Amino acid sequence: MAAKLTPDKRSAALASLHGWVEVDGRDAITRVFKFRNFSEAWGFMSRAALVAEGMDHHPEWTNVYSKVEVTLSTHDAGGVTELDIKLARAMDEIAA
Ligand code: HBI
Repeated sequence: MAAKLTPDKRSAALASLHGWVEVDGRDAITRVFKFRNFSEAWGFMSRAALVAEGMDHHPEWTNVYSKVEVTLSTHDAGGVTELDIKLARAMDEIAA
């Protein structure tokens, strides 16, 4: 099982991602993705879902029309692990 990142390692990992920030009061990271329309938002979620399923690591996310809000944390570890950073990076690449 992946271990939680130390605060320093979590901050360093965040610096390598695009637009992700720590969640206040919770060991988790979050980013808002804005797309041109619902269809593009849904396409992003479809592609990201396949990556998550392949990793057996799943996001907490909401979608309202062209906006997707994603929060990542590793439930089994009780905080942010390398798995969350890896999934966040994959999402950044899909949305680029
Ligand atoms: N997704 N974010 C997240 N955190 C987990 O701990 C997790 C998961 N997806 C599947 C999963 N764990 C499995 O390994 C079982 O623990 C459910």
